[in-house]
Amino acid sequence: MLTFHSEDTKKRQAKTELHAGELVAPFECPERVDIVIDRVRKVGLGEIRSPDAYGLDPVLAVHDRRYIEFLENACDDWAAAGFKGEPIPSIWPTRRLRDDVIPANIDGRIGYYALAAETSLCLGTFAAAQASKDIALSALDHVMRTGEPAFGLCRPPGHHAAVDQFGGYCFFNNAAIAAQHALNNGMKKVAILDIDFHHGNGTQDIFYERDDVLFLSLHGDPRDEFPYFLGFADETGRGKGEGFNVNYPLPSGTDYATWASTLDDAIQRIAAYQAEILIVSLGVDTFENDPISSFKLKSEDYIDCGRRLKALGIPTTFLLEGGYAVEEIGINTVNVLTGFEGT
Ligand code: OKP
Ligand code: ZN
Repeated sequence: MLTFHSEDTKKRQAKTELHAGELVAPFECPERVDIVIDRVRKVGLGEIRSPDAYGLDPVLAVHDRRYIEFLENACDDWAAAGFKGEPIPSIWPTRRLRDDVIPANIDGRIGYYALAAETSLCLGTFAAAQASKDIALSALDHVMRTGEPAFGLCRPPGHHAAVDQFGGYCFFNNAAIAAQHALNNGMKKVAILDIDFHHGNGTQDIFYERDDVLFLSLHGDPRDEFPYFLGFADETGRGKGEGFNVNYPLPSGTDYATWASTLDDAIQRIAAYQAEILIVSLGVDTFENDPISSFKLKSEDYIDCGRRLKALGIPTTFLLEGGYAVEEIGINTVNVLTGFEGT
């Protein structure tokens, strides 16, 4: 299987994450990419290619234009305001406030465009987010052209990013951008299967009223886990999108037996939908030793997961999302891919 990779993904080097009331080094760190690409090389997964440059048009097909401009300029605006630390939001248009005004002051504007406060911005974030979506698009195009699977080593991840919101370490929604690109290039039915530990709130929201993208997500129950305010089982889509959104919230401590039987249900639904192309939002923060998650998957389980996905027989694009047990992220991610290859 081909891997799409770019060193530009490491241009995001934020110093801070607001975690448990402290500013700590971000869990979502550039070393994640090095460890995954080393493993891809070590197991000989296949050729490693650089992505093509797609520019911003495929991003504009999913995200709000002013949101993109905000992301591009936020660091400069923050510094110009005289703020010394990294850009972090501290106020949002929540209940009882208006959400129809976009503040001029960057201190307010960052809250308007943020869904959470843990994800500091930094110079290099925009470049890395661009590389990440180029990787997703290149992988998707390879799969569309050849029918062969591909792996996009995306970083930063994307599935929390909504039309006009960043957060949860995500800026551009790589999977959504790729899915929309597939539809714009002749596909009629795309499935996105999100197996990251966290609910893919951004992807769900982008396609919630549509029937051309089936979105399915297995994740920690939002009663207990980020993003807390979306991802419940009763969210099934709206309008013509009714029935095309499927959430599988699972309890803390979920092991592979439970997780895999849930995966099989999702796989059956993808087959019934007759998706022409499958995009897997591949997070490996379901791992038992992940520092911010609570499922109990073991490294060998990822091989079996890949095997089950292969049995669907649909052209498949894997896009990296989360995974914060940095030492094992290479093994766990590539185990899914080798399981899929049957090697
Ligand atoms: C991104 B992805 C620790 C709590 C973490 C944000 C989680 C973002 C996960 N500070 N809250 O889905 O892997
Ligand atoms: Zn996650």
